[in-house]
Amino acid sequence: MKTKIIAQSAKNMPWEPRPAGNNEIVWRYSGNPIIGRNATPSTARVFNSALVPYGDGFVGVFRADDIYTMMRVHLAHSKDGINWELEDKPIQWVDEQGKPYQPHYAYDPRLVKIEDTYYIMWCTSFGYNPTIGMGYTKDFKTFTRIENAFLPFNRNGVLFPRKINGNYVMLSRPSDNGHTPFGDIFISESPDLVYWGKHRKVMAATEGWQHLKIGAGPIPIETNEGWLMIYHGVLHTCNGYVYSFGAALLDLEEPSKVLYRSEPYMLTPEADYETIGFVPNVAFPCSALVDTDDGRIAIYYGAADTHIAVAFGYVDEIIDWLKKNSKLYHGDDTIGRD
Ligand code: BMA
Repeated sequence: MKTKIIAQSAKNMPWEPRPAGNNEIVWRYSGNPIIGRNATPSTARVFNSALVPYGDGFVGVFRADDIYTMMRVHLAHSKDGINWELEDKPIQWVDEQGKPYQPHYAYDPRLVKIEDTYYIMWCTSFGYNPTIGMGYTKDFKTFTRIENAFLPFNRNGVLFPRKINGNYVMLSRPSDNGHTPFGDIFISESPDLVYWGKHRKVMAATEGWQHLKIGAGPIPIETNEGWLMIYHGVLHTCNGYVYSFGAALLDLEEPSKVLYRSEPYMLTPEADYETIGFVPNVAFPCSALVDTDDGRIAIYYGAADTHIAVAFGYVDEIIDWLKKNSKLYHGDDTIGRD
């Protein structure tokens, strides 16, 4: 393996080799989708979800829209990363004083371990408007909410897995209160996860599959070549939005600077479970597992706002592909202050 990866390694992650004759940069798991409609009595659809290695298996925070069509985040456990036991009741939060503190709604969670703490970011209701909610747990039993990171309207808050130059760093995508027909990726820093500043623009929506808006997906993966950021891009068609995903490499010390950015998508909705569902044509990645020894990667993505699906690849191949298929746009390679 050429690339050095610094991440929580997932030795026993699910895996299937690339099928014979397949030339795609990532390939779909043959058992997709892995979870879907009516998984528990209270949950109607389980999709854009995040997980990490935990104990001898995996733990996840799963987006589940309930039988009232409200967005909730539930805890889930798995031994193999494929078969999940989802709790029927949403995660119960407390505030920093230990009092119950439930979000009115919560969706599209991300999950990251920093030192001995697991941080969860999600799109939360803040005065009934969306922004980035945050909380943490150390044991997946007590879940403590901290201050919302940003003002409304914002979505797709994704924390880096370590401090950079002494500060926590988070990607986000300022939005509106609806189905947001615009959106670029920004980055912010904080010394304490309470006060956020030093805002920079990372990259903008551009053309084709990523012409309408873009948003960060899984927690960025640290490599010796830069931060590997998998992100979704949206195309506006006459029949609605189409969510695909691609990748970029961001500078290690100054991640507002884009080194490479994929001009083609890595994966676009093609399988039935991606093109048919509650919201057709959505592939929305929120999480990835990597084996740091051999560079295997498993990308977990929501499919059609109805299912969770998995795609496999190699970090080495993704980085080579990125270098060959990169197109930087105006401002991508500069520090985005203007
Ligand atoms: C976005 C979010 C995602 C969803 C996507 C497609 O605005 O709501 O949760 O997957 O739209 O419906």
